[in-house]
Amino acid sequence: MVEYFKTHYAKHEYHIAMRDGVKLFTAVYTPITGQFTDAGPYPFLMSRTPYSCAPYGEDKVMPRVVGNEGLIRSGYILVCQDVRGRWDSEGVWLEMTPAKDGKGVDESTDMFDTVEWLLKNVPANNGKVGILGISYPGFYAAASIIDGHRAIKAASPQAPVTDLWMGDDAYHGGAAMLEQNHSFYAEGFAPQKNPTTTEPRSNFDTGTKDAYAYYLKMGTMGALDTPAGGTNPLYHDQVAHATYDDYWKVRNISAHMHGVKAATMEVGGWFDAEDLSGPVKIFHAIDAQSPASAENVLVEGPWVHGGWSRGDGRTLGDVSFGSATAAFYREKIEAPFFEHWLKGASWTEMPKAFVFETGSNVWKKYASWPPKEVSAKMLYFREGGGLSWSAPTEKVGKDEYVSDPAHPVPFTEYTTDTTPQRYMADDQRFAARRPDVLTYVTEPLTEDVTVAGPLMPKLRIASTGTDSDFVVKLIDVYPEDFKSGDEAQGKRVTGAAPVYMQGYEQLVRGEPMRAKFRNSWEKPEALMPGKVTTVDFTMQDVNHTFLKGHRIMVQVQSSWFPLVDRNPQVFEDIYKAKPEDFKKATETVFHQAGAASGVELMVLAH
Ligand code: PG9
Repeated sequence: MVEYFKTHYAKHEYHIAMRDGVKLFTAVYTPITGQFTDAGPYPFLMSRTPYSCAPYGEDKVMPRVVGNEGLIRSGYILVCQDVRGRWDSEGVWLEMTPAKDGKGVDESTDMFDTVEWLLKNVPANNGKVGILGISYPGFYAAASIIDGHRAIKAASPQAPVTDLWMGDDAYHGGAAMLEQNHSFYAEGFAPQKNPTTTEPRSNFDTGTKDAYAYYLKMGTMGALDTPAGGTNPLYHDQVAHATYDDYWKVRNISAHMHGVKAATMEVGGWFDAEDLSGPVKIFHAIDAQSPASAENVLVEGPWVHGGWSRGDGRTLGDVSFGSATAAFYREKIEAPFFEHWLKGASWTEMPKAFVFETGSNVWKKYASWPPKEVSAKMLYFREGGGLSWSAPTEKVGKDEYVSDPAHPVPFTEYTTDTTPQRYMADDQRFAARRPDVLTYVTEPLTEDVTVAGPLMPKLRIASTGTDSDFVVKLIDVYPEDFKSGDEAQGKRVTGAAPVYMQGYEQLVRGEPMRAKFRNSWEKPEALMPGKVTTVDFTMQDVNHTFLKGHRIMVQVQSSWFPLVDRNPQVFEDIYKAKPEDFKKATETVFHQAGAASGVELMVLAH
């Protein structure tokens, strides 16, 4: 694309002064007259990032604003801005800049000041601004529209990091998302001495391609937060704040989505291993706090983090989605959204929720998310590994396993040095073979079952420890006579390990829950050894059809390593745990009258 940009866009660089005098680096790419069917004036399409607007220098081009070729070729004034305190911008950077709600300088005032400057200083603009961004830039897109400038007509926070501790990158169910965050901070994202145009990399190397072995050897969260573990103050803050304290609360941008005037489209992926909860939270927050926004819609597809912005989105790992879902999104959803709100192009109005249904592999349009047509239905764990819509009646019913922190359950069957995004839909047969994983499964379904919305595990457990994790996984078991309509699916490559889709146990959603947080995210409470205890929690949304002939499976386990940090199974501040604190615990899951366990699902009426 570099050659295209050279001939179609002219680049200018500015350092724009904010209201407190801090100057932010801003690269502006203006359509060259005569190169586009649209003769202008043009709207702005911008992205704000902590990851750099490089390359720097007006002779070097590559706008890091949008990957959608339809939009690039239509003609927009593309604007990339290094956020306050990062790269070539001045000022102090804060992780997930807390919103000041009009009482100081924050990301929304920086956006406001930038928009004012752009409208006045960039010629041939049509007075309209759009903003979008994925992941951290998605957070900035959301923060930028709070009490937003009237010229911002369209915004798309995509996989916006929203509430880091509460289900986004950092913590899930009170458990630290270990590998992903350690590698992100220890090996890369670090404080900068800005302004700068060169990347400060730590060059930290774990020295192995086996992440499971590395984290087990390092042993504790404290050991990882040392020079030998790749010191980074940002990582330190993250692991040292192991409860939902004020550090995290002020960073939850979804609590501040007021004064949004633009049309907004939140975009997320059902298999996003990083920011799955952000899009849904921002969507609900704008509806609740900004009733005057021009439009607010949710788009969810079968994608990994940012998967809608690249590739065709046809498959993930071994699983096929039957069509080019990402290409469809870019052409039929994203481009029309911005073309309409920024250039006045006609379009068919968006449904409130435009969501891909996995399993059946179809796009669905709903008037709300979750759809109004769902009702909560409990799937109960039963004797002999059964899973049923009817509750147990036995006086005694339970399953036990020993959870040993020295041998945690791996989150992938294969050796990996990273958190592969595909783990979110991987085959779970390997886990079912372990003695420390409980498996409950229905009979083959006699009709399709569609689950749309969050999942609510309701566990009745007892532990010999004073704390433990309970990981719940919802799985789609393919029939033994499964025939793929997709030639590529499960294909045997000569010499490679075979992939059999017959009997495949596809992960649909998995989440950990740290039992000490069962009553409060702020004030953890120990388990009383041997006492039957309620551990209820909410897992992130799905939109999945278990097809007739498939079976629904739920697995329960007490570790998921090194995706999630290990629980010593002793009630304490895990950041301060010593190697000798990690103890085996016997976990009991009850499924009896008066102490039934299971997962409540939002089931769609067919
Ligand atoms: N989701 C990413 C992230 C943000 C903040 C902390 C850790 C990871 C990102 O890719 O921006």
